[in-house]
Amino acid sequence: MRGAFIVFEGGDRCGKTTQCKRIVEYLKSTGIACEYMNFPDRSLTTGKIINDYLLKKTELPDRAVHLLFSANRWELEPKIRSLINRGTSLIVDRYSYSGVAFTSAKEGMDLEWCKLAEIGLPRPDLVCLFKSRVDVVSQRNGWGEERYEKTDFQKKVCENFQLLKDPSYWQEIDAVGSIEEVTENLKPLILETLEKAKSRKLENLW
Ligand code: 2DT
Repeated sequence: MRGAFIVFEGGDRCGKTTQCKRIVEYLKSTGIACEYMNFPDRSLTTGKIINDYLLKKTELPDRAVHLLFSANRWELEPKIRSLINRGTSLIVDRYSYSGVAFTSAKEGMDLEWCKLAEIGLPRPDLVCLFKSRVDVVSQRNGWGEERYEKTDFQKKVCENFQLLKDPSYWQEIDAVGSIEEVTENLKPLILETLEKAKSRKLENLW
């Protein structure tokens, strides 16, 4: 039986990384095989260039950066499929939806063009979209250090997530409660998805 492919998405610093890790810990503690994965994976070949770009050490054309983020996922595509097919569930921090939502928030970038490089990647069984208020998250430590951490840009990103939302496999998560409350609310949804995935084929984007 295959594992489930679950993605957490949302604007910057909305708490999804914390929740991803807490869910992985929780699942492991109950004996469920699962792994945490995050995009961009800055340790990969493409990830190093992406890291320099995000830290504003290099400049690159918008389309080139977009394709690097996509290539970063393609670098891990064989691993994703193999883990899932061997029964390990993946809890993934950002995916193609961030790729499209962030690039298409830039001036002159078309959302449909942004989706093209993602075609054929595995489609998650569940996307948890973390709702967050940009005015609240922008108060958090370190905000503004990386590229994209600007209030107006983040608002545009949130609007783009709404355009990508597919109610057949997306759930919006209210990320405003305490860390513990958010985890508790997530648990049943995650367990249900793990159960359903067992008898379903892994689909492809889009
Ligand atoms: P983290 O703060 O989660 O490390 O993300 N991004 C991410 C893109 O522009 N395209 C993508 O495909 C992905 C996965 C979102 C770093 C920043 O990179 C953005 C925030």
